[in-house]
Amino acid sequence: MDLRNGVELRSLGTSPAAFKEDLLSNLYYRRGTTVESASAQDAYETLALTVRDRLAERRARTAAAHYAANPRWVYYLSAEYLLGPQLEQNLLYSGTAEAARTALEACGFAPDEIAALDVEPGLGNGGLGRLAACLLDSLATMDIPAVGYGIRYDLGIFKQEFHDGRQVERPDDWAFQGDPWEFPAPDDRQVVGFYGSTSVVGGRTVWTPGETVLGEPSHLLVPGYGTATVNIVRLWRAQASEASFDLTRFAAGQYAEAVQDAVRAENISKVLYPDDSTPAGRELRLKQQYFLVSCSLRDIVRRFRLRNGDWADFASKTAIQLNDTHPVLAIPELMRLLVDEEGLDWDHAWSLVRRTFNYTCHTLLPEALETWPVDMLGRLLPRHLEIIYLINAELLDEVRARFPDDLDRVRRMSLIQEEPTRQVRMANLAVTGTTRTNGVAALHTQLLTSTVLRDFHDLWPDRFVNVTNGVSPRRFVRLADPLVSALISDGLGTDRWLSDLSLLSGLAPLVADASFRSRWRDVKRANKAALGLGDPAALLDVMVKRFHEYKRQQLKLLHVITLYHRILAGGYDGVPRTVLFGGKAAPAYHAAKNIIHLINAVAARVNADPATDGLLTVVFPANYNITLAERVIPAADLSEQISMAGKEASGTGNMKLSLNGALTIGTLDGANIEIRDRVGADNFFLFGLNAAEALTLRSGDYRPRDHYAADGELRAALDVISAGAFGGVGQEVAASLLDRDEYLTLADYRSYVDRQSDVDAAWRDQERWTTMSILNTARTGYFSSDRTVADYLTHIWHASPVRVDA
Ligand code: 7GP
Repeated sequence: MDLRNGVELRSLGTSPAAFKEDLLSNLYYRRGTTVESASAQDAYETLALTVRDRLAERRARTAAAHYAANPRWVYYLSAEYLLGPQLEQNLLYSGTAEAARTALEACGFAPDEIAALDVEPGLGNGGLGRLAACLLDSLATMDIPAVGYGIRYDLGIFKQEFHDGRQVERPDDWAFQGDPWEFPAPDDRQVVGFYGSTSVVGGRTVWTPGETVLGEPSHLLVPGYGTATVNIVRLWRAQASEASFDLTRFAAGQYAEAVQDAVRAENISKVLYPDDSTPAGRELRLKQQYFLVSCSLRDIVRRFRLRNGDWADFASKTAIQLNDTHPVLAIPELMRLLVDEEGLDWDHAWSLVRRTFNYTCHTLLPEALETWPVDMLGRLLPRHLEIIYLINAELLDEVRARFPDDLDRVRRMSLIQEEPTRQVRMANLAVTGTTRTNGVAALHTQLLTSTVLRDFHDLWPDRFVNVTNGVSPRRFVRLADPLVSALISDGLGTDRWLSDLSLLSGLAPLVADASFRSRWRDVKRANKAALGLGDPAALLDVMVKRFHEYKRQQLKLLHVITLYHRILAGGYDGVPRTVLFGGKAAPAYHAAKNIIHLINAVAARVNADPATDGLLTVVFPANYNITLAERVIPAADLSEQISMAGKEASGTGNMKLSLNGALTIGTLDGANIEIRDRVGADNFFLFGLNAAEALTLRSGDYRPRDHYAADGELRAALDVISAGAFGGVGQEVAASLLDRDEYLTLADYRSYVDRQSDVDAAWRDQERWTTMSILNTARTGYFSSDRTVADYLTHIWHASPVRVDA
């Protein structure tokens, strides 16, 4: 096979014999050990290298094809990636799963024991980070030249443990044993500045940083499925420059002082902020954001220059997606590079910047829209603050011209908030410096443009588009649920659905086939048995997601207590259920941690009471992550999507569960609406207030105690909690619900609990349930992240595929 420079690459075989030969050669020459003395870790690392090599070969061909094409690139900038375990993915995408198993066994290794050593890089918090990973998967699968940029945190999302029911956070030293999937590229290292001052020299502004840090990249391979394309995700790690080690102090025995500058530099990529909704408000977080932006933009510019000579072409060759506001400093940073370093005039630079960037917003919570204190930003990045002021002046001129005498509007739209403290509003900057701003579900985009970003929508309606989220069918159907995948392929007579998920609609007629229905049920049952939590015959009722009051795990808990009370009252007529909770709370989010604690206390009581035997079990496996999601989702019967309407931007767990045949009980929130539109109202358990009703109630005189007074079952549930039956934590949770109930839990309680009785009725008729389940899968092909990427391409990126010869 020819590469651009004429180098011939030996094609690596995928037969068991070829795989085994390379496995052994890697064990000897790269791992430096032998079959006889290899530990399981040796075998794992060697396996990873052998698989990686097969993808690296495709990567080389991809790079050559991309280089020759000089296409418009898609660059995804994200502070988070939840990539999931790499081994199973790379075995599947390289087509070597069988060969690897055979080869390992032939060498006397136990494949499952070795696979268990694969550690997932938890470089994200939740939905936003997983979406980034799904989009990268789809970009590669669709042959789009793309690079993901992120931070290589030493410590990923914390490991959750429960001590006496309380969440305890432990560091996640995910790369402790090294990461065999990574390629370090020290020669592409970048220098990042912080602090210092600006001056004007010969008409140009010069920023002289007071501190510099090195950013060293490494990349992971992002293979496409069913294609030769292999893209990369490039992650930056902060390193102290050589000069930061103080030899003099070291020689004087001041060991801690000798390394303090180095430690400070390296702290930048030390830890992922375990916070998915509110800015940590810490300077280190701002440093992380600039670190990501500065390294990535320099790399993007370097790559542009490899193939192009004229800045005027930059925007037509470069589409940069800003994943929420975390990387929005890229806007002033690119202005700085173009104006200060490259000497472009301001207007030309601004036109390039605006045509290069686009912005995705992932929230509706006003408190999650990032702002940074002007003082802090100006100290850390003095030139960027000047540039933000210049951008603001132009923005406000435009606002005044369009809306004369509307001072309040000017105040609201300014990039700078004045009261109560001066802050830079990153979302305003994001909309101002980009071509398109998108929400992540239809309702979300509509609410963004009518509430949070309404003023910007008034000024620039054409800048706003919706791109409904999606999930990778490879990761969340094929890898997560091999059994159902085989059944789907059998039913459709093809496995092409894995790269064209609309083909799932072909399953709909099979609901009439009794034997298909029975096989479908058997698969679900087998998945529940494999999960090993609760009786596989019981309905598995699943609520997995980050803990947040708006998501309303507390509503699910009130339902559990109500069921428990009904059981204790005798004559219980509900169906046997296992209720499964999974998820983490931000370490500083006291109310969410209380809910976790309370769930564990209720679970302990319910599970210990013989009265619930065979009727109700509550399980809460700790440390929900992608690895666990891949086991829970295929086993689920019921998907809980019960956020207060108008708060969940989209949700993606809702898509994963529905796609895997779970039925949803949910509110008209986020993408639930689009899921229900597709699966049909009969196959979805709807309850609760809609977004408009919730808003009206919230802005009026909402009195949670009225609901408490009017509903006996609700009162009974809250009373046991308040009385301390589940410990003191219950009193806090109950008080917060009775006194404030910010998210209208009590208002939606009755409608929710009654709808759960309809769930029971549907479950009792197993043929009906199975039909509904199959229809959920058949009708949710739309929620493939391939479709999401196709939408981004059409409406935002305008980039084309580059085929890599197989
Ligand atoms: C999440 C949203 O909460 C969720 O509804 C959405 O599906 C997901 O993004 C992907 O779009 N947001 C985050 O994870 C997050 O960190 C902070 O938001 C702005």
